[in-house]
Amino acid sequence: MAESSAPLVGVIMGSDSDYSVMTDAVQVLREFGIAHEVEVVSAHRTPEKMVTYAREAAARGLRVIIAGAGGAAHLPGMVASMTTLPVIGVPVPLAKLDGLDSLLSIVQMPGGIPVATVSIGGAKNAGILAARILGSSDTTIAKRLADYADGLTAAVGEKNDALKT
Ligand code: RP5
Repeated sequence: MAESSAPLVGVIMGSDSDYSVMTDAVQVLREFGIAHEVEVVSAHRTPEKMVTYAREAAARGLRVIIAGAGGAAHLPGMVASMTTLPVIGVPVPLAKLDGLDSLLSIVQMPGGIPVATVSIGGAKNAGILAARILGSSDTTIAKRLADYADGLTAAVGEKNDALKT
């Protein structure tokens, strides 16, 4: 499944200006060999496209949606309300308020409609979380995640070795 060319993860964002943050999620998905698609879908500028995207995502074969938005960041929550797929929300920091507005817009979902919100600007972890969701039923992805974790551990060991020299 990991090498499938049909996208398993949809990475969407409210504006192309969010891409400088969302590229971290895309990079992770590339590194893990997870087929994905990337699209600007705005809750405010293209609301009908957002509805279609959310409603058709599962039938198109997507398994996870990563949705990033900044400011009045309604995209992740609105998408989550129209799909049963897991939605990971990325609060994109804008020039004002340091992304706190984005975070609060995404994280405070009403009971019953979850958005797994990562940290402000935390698109990298959004990509890894998507990989973990897929890895729970895909041994290839699970192995890559385990190797990745081993790499993190080894890197700390190397840094500690360097401190001792
Ligand atoms: C939000 O408005 C987008 O997610 C973006 O973070 C923010 C600003 O968009 P632009 O004005 O840069 O297109 O909907």
